[in-house]
Amino acid sequence: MRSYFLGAILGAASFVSALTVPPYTGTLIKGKEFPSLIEVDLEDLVDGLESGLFTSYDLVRAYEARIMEVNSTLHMVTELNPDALTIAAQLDRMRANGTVLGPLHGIPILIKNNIATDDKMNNTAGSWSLRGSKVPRDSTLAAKLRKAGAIILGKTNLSQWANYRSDNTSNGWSAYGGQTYAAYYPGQDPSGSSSGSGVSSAIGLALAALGSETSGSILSPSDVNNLVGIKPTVGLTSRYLVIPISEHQDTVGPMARSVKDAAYVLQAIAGPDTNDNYTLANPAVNGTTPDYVAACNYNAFAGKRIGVARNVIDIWGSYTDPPVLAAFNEAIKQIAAAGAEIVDANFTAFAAWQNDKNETLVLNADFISDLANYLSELTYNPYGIENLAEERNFTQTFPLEQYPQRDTKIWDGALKQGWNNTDPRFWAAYQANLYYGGEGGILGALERTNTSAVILPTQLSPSIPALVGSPVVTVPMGFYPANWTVTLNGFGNLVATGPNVPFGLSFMGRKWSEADLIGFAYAYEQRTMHRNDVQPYLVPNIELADFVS
Ligand SMILES: *[C@@H]1O[C@H](CO)[C@@H](O)[C@H](O)[C@H]1NC(C)=O
Ligand SMILES: *[C@@H]1O[C@H](CO)[C@@H](O)[C@H](O)[C@H]1NC(C)=O
Ligand SMILES: *[C@@H]1O[C@H](CO)[C@@H](O)[C@H](O)[C@H]1NC(C)=O
Ligand SMILES: *[C@@H]1O[C@H](CO)[C@@H](O)[C@H](O)[C@H]1NC(C)=O
Ligand SMILES: *[C@@H]1O[C@H](CO)[C@@H](O)[C@H](O)[C@H]1NC(C)=O
Ligand SMILES: *[C@@H]1O[C@H](CO)[C@@H](O)[C@H](O)[C@H]1NC(C)=O
Ligand SMILES: *[C@@H]1O[C@H](CO)[C@@H](O)[C@H](O)[C@H]1NC(C)=O
Ligand SMILES: *[C@@H]1O[C@H](CO)[C@@H](O)[C@H](O)[C@H]1NC(C)=O
Ligand SMILES: *[C@@H]1O[C@H](CO)[C@@H](O)[C@H](O)[C@H]1NC(C)=O
Ligand SMILES: *[C@@H]1O[C@H](CO)[C@@H](O)[C@H](O)[C@H]1NC(C)=O
Ligand SMILES: *[C@@H]1O[C@H](CO)[C@@H](O)[C@H](O)[C@H]1NC(C)=O
Ligand SMILES: CC(=O)N[C@H]1CO[C@H](CO)[C@@H](O)[C@@H]1O
Repeated sequence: MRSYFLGAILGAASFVSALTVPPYTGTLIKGKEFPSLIEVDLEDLVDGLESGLFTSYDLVRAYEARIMEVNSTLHMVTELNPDALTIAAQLDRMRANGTVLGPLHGIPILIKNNIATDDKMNNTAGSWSLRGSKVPRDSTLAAKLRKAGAIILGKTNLSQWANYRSDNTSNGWSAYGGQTYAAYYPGQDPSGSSSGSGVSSAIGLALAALGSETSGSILSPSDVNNLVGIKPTVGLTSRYLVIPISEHQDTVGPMARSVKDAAYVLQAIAGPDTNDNYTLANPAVNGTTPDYVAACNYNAFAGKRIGVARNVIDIWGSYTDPPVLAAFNEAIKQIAAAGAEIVDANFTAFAAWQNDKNETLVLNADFISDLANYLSELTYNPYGIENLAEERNFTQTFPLEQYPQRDTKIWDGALKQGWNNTDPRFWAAYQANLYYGGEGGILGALERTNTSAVILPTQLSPSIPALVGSPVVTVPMGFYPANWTVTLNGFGNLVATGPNVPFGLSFMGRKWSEADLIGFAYAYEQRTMHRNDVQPYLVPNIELADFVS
């Protein structure tokens, strides 16, 4: 199955780029106007369910049909939940009977294939070694989604092992799920590692999706798929029974088409969990979780100081394409016009950080410990793999894992390093991270300049907040122009930048400041609505109206 090879992509490109996709019109359901599923938001869906225009059962059937319509082209969903229709019917009966669990009651959500569910779906991180494995219970996040009434519709494809296996691979490829493509240009790199979550959310295959991030894996696929992505503070959302890279950096968050929808999903999944002690550092342990939906405030910029990490742009400017910089400069003006004072907020150790390799030591050490920990939780482990050395053995010898073409260089480095996060060397390396991300990075910049958030083009934003586990929210900011020349990814199989490929703006803040960042993202989104500037080349035709009798 080599459909991702260059020839096929360029062939497809010359064919499809000739088409123009018309703007969406709403559909008629029972004679009433209703938005198409690529445009619909949570509040529309709740209205439709409450007024009896359609049921959650109808909604699941429509989303499943949309997934099947595009799956063989984009490969974004690896498994559908075989119980989704049964669950929807149950939630419909509850609603009819006056029991509504919350705003997400009866709303389909997709989750990344590293977040475990105790049901018929597999949790594999894209590896054949974990197909058929069983967990003792739902991950805390899956349990929270169910408690909020959401329907877990399926599992999304990802960069295998959340992109922590190989130096020679492509974003959105996993041995178990194949190659995911994004929908704004034929053969488009979906970025990663929450690739399928990004593509699915972008074209309306569910209300929203969950992704996970260690360094960029929510922000970057949100960036290129025209989405809002919230990378929460490490510890705001539980990682219990999420296949890990690093307990110090991993975090799970929503990827949605609007800031408010992302806020609704975050509200449902945030909060302390005794199975993940990082969540006990959340100030909400002694209080209440902020109201992220109420934080969506059109006037959020009024009287606030917003920083620009100017030296990061200067140092990394050569990696940033002119259309991105032009859109960013325009965004600065719009934020100022919305009432914010704009100041420089430089990351003072940024230049030095570029030559530092301590993050690799931290991630390697965490991965050795945290992977073994996850594997030890399994109640059925099909190949009996207990640690990274055994996982590498499996991967190098199981043909579907495509070794050696897709290598295991990241694991080779970790095993050569040989020590895990209980070793004294770990703490020295971790202190360096805290410095480069903290005083010398985002946290120091916020303190010194007394700003509420620092902004950067999303392409440049993930690395420094990753070091200290601080939050970032990205929101659509623009698109590469229609005459942009295609460039390919390093592996040579995907369109990295090309005509109409989206990009976003990031708001970076202090730990636990998600409500502030959501406010800023909303105020910017509502003034600009860049999401609507360009449409994907490929959108499913099936609509909810096709399933409502
Ligand atoms: C995706 O499409 C393939 C065929 O191209 C099919 O075999 C697979 O079952 C589909 N995935 C889902 C989730 O239905
Ligand atoms: C309907 O609500 C009543 C009272 O709240 C409850 O006892 C009953 O089990 C509910 N039925 C269903 C089908 O949910
Ligand atoms: C999970 O994997 C098993 C193989 O172990 C397979 O039979 C089953 O269909 C998979 N589940 C889903 C929902 O695809
Ligand atoms: C969580 O527990 C581990 C040991 O189980 C400990 O090393 C770590 O410091 C704890 N983290 C927090 C935030 O309490
Ligand atoms: C919660 O309150 C306890 C007791 O005052 C305190 O020790 C702890 O640090 C607080 N936790 C957080 C996360 O604020
Ligand atoms: C931020 O860094 C840039 C160099 O990249 C420099 O020109 C500017 O003066 C700095 N701003 C402050 C406030 O230090
Ligand atoms: C890690 O940080 C320490 C302290 O700044 C530094 O001396 C060392 O060279 C760094 N190690 C690597 C591998 O970058
Ligand atoms: C971590 O390292 C310690 C000390 O070398 C060792 O005892 C322990 O088994 C290791 N744990 C894992 C999961 O590798
Ligand atoms: C790797 O596989 C070889 C051959 O099957 C075996 O001899 C060796 O013990 C395995 N190593 C580990 C770490 O599992
Ligand atoms: C890396 O992947 C490319 C593209 O598939 C392949 O041509 C190349 O041989 C691979 N490199 C190595 C060292 O295996
Ligand atoms: C793309 O179009 C813009 C204006 O429409 C023009 O300024 C620019 O030179 C064009 N770029 C290329 C590569 O043709
Ligand atoms: C489960 C599933 O739908 N996987 C698809 C992912 O993509 C590959 C191609 O890369 C398809 O063959 C699979 O069917």
